[in-house]
Amino acid sequence: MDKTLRMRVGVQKSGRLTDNSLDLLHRCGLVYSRAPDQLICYGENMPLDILLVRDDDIPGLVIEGACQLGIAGLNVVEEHRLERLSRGEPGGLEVLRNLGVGQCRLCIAAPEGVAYEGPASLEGKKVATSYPFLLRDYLRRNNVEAQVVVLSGAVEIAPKLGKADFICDLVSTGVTLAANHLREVETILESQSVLLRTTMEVPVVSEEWIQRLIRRLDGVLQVRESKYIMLHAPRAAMKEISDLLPGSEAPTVMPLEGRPDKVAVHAVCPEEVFWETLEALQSAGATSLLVLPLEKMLP
Ligand code: PRT
Ligand code: ZN
Repeated sequence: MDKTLRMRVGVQKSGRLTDNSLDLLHRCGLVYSRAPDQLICYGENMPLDILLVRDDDIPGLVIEGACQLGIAGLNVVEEHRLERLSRGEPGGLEVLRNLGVGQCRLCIAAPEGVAYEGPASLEGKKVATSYPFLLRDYLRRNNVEAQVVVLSGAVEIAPKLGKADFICDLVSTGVTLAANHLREVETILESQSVLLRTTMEVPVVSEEWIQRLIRRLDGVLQVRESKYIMLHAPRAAMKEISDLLPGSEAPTVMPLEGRPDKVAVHAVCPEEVFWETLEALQSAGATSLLVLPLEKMLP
């Protein structure tokens, strides 16, 4: 393959997003080898290489065109975009897809026992965060003047150390906040892992491969929740059974050899099939129910 036509996707080297980002690329058909401490993994069957970097560097690498695509948390992408806008530079990033993993929220949290009655309670207070641009943007939108204390880590202990009155940090389960006697009082941003590219003029290495990867990714994202359901149904109950099949528009209906009163029904359900649905289908007369996971799907 011609080296000059290769493109790169920026992925977190080691952290919460690494495994699920690499897994997504693998599900899109990318075969690559990965050695310990290697910064670039070369794709063996696509002109696509993986650049392994710190998540905070991914938006910048994508904007500059060092990577054509990147996978990072929306929190990191938005912080970078706002930072650029504050310097009068264009945001420069486009979110192509939400990837449905790495979910968390950027929250303001208050120490237990400290009153909070809305954003006005932050007026004149110190708020510690690693996301100063997202926090300042929130404060500005709510007409609040507060002092933003920028910390690169261990934000949750800032109130205990007397460095801040409140914090603004990422939360997923909330266990860390609880362990530090803090409670969530506002959500500034709902975040998840996203696929991004630049809106700046950079040499596009292979638009065709980018579009192809996105189509495959759509297929992967679509089947993640989807199931293939198979069952036998009395012809007389077909209407009721079709209505019960979650999200399926037109099931495939086939005759059953030697059973004129019955049919076999196959359907792709674009959402989870719950036990309750199977029980309802059974009550409607369905038998031999099978639910299978899907691996790949194209329209
Ligand atoms: O080294 P590098 O800079 O690449 O990694 P990092 O340390 O900056 O990032 P990392 O791996 O911790 O997180 C990468 C991304 O994962 C973040 O930018 C978010 O998009 C996403 N993510 C999802 C999270 C969390 N969930 C999360 N819980 N990032 C951080 N946390 C923190 C949270 O702030 C708390 O301190 O994890 C701790 C546990 O959270 P609780 O609420 O479950 O207790
Ligand atoms: Zn980071």
